[in-house]
Amino acid sequence: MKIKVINPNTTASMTERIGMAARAVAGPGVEVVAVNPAFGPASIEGHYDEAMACVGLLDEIRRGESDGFDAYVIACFGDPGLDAAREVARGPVIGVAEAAMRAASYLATGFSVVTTLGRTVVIAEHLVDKYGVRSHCRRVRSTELAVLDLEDPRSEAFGRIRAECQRALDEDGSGAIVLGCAGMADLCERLRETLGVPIIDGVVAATVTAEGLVRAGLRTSKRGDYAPPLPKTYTGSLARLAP
Ligand code: 2AL
Repeated sequence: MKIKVINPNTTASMTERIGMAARAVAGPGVEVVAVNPAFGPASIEGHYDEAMACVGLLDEIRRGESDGFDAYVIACFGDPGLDAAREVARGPVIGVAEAAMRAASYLATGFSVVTTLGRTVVIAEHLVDKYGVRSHCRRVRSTELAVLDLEDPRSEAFGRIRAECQRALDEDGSGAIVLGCAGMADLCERLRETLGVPIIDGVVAATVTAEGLVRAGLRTSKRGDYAPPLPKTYTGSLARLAP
């Protein structure tokens, strides 16, 4: 089985860490290939970044179909392009936010999301509603850390995220924490050891979900809105991406 894990931002060091987190949980015989688009935003921290990242992401999904991948993970917490990717892919496409929120709701009646910049909170809130997990999500909290701060080992990222997780446990009545950025994957284990509650990293949750669905023989439905996009002309610089 081959799973393509796509970091929709173009920061290769983050892609590397995301790939390591996915490989650490992939079962025997599962090949994880972690990539990022060659063009697009270096980090995704708002609606505009998300929209711009979708083109490169969908380009990677299209290539993945030619290369015979069985499933995909979209490794950015806004799950950018998820529905569009499901139109293109035959296998399952799993977004890290959806996978993490669903996993958290198996493990606790209430979870908090701890994310990066405050401006991304509304993106996560929208996803809470979209995925129907409002009654499980107690609160979405920001740390005001920029995504690329997570790449800097000298940043205070771990301490600030741990402190926000602790506040979530104390003030929100949550029993589990969802990490609100794919770039937090490598902090998950240490946070779990310190905080003593389930800490859910979406890269891990999405990888095991994708693998499990493929193993169960399940693919994306091609009936209805996830049917392949209609063939038509795309013009200008998007011409090569026409369905
Ligand atoms: C993210 C993420 O997971 N990757 C990225 O570039 N931005 N999400 C976030 N909330 O900051």
